[in-house]
Amino acid sequence: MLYVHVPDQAERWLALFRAALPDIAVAGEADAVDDGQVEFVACWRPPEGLFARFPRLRAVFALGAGVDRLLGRPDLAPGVALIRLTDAGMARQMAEYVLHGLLRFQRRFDDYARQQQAGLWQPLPQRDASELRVTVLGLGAIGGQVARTLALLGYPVAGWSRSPREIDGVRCLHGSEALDGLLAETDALAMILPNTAETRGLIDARRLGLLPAGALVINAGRGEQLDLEALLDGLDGGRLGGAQLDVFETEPLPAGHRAWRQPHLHITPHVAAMTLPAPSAQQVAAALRAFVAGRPVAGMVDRVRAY
Ligand code: NDP
Ligand code: OXD
Repeated sequence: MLYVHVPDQAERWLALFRAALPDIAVAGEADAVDDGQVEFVACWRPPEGLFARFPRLRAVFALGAGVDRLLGRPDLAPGVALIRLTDAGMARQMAEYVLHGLLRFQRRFDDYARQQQAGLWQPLPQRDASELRVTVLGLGAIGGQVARTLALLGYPVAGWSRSPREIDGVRCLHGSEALDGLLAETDALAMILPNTAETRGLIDARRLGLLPAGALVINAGRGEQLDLEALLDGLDGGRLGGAQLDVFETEPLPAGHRAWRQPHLHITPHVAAMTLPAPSAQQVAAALRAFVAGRPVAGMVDRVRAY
């Protein structure tokens, strides 16, 4: 049996899973469930202790790309497979999100909004895409497509990953020793990394200081990867040119936090790339079938690597 636990649209998810897996029993929170029959769980932000209910649990399917909130949970036994979404429609949304931040910055739309408030008709100098060096941190299912999309649009794009990658039109670097030099050549930084022991605190005050004056920072990975206070100091002092943040260490970002008042920071409530139910249910169904058949499963999380 597949047990589905989602924060909203439960009926829609259940219908999609039942259609995609007609030969498997699918149940949700509202159903009477024999916990001993549950072998699979598909979930997003499930309550603590949920997995402990199911003594025959074999695999958990995360209905998102990041699994940081699931890893390390005491109720997720080491022998249970953890499988995440790979793209499933999120990469295109992320490319839109990053492109929006880039265009606002590059084409000076904030300045024009301020000029409109003042009734001012005044063309401003702007950089061509070919002059804005973009670095994408994380070249996985999502970051790789973001980098590829931006390169096709004419930005000089560099990408950074843990292991070597090759993407057409993208200068690919890898490993921690390559990062500092790369930041020094970055006008716009887009962070699309998983939250792991290695990426937490990655972009700290020192590394923000390596970015050229006036740089833009976009973080859509996880809030833990960026020193928010150092970013705000950089924006307040005018050393950094702008920022667009979708993720925060504490979500929702607390009311009254100084970040809300920084005029060059644009905040979105963790919506850069939303899980799309239809392609996600299809992907989970395919992964579940592969898992049961003993075939390689796309999106299988390496519990040691933590992504
Ligand atoms: P993937 O696992 O497909 O890719 C992760 C990328 O990060 C890989 O290129 C990987 O390197 C790289 N990476 C991991 N650790 C390091 C490290 N220590 N140093 C350098 N590079 C590293 O993940 P996705 O692309 O699917 O998703 C990335 C993240 O985006 C998610 O984990 C989640 O946190 C975030 N996300 C945010 C959303 C939002 O709405 N804000 C929506 C969806 C995802 P390598 O290629 O060598 O493995
Ligand atoms: C994800 C997210 O990881 O939405 O999928 O943050």
